[in-house]
Amino acid sequence: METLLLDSNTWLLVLTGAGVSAESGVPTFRGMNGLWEDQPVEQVASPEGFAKDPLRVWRFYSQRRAGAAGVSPNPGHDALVAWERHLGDRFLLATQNVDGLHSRAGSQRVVEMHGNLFKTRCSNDECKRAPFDDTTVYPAGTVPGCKDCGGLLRPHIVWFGEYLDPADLERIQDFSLRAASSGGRFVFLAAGTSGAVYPAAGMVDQVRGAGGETWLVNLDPAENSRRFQHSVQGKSGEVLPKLGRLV
Ligand code: BJW
Repeated sequence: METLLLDSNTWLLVLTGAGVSAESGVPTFRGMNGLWEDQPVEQVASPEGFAKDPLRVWRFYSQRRAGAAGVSPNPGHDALVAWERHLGDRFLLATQNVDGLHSRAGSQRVVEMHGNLFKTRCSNDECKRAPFDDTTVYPAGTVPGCKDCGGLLRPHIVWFGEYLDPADLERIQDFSLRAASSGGRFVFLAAGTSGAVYPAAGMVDQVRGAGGETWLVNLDPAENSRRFQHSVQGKSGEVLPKLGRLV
């Protein structure tokens, strides 16, 4: 297996997806036994789906909360913590995962691009209430209400058709600009993601455009596999701990 040299010249941007949490027992979205195998995506992961049937959406996310609360980080998460400790500010982790497992493992420089399963916010755009921590598993048939405005509360998740938080995108952009202009080696590594959802799936092209080196670690070929220069097929919990050579 190839190794990825992580030395004092290296800047590393990591993108993770559902596959990185699979070995912790969190289901992925697409494919066999995926969360969306028998779940119409647009009904549970879009603002239109929430407007039409908020009960269904809360049932889906409450079940996910219950499932994710009992899981633990795996050796893939731990490897990324070790890489971050080694590289310091020359490391950034952008995750599409909403399960919070990277932070629970000890990662600190994390951007949760698609939100957090354990946060809730008001669905009324005019309400000033900020997103808040919420581990509640709401009983089926319940939609929680906002104590400030009486509107419906919703999961703090980025659904299809919704914009990602500009501050999150800016943080990734800033890191990439600093890495590309550092005079060092800019590396992008994606792990456990099907490369089907944008803007995350386009990050590989942006990094290549900036002269960076690109790596993919995935169990199956991803939709954007051919855009990576280095590819390692396998489980991230097995590959990542062996891949990095910290010098
Ligand atoms: C293992 C493993 C193991 C298994 N080890 N690997 C440009 C072109 C076309 C369309 C668009 C575009 N830009 C925007 C869009 C629209 C849309 C989009 O991308 N559509 C596509 C379907 C084409 N994007 C958006 O709407 C985004 N918003 C946006 O861009 O706003 C501006 C805009 C809007 C509209 C038009 C244009 C611009 C928002 C996207 C939000 C996505 N949110 C979701 C759901 C909510 C989260 C939740 O409920 O938890 O986030 S979608 C879902 O997919 C979830 C995930 O984060 C995301 C990515 O999935 P991921 O992580 O890749 O998981 P899987 O299951 O797909 O793959 C797992 C992989 O792991 C597999 O490959 C396995 O092989 C592998 N694996 N075990 C390593 N052990």
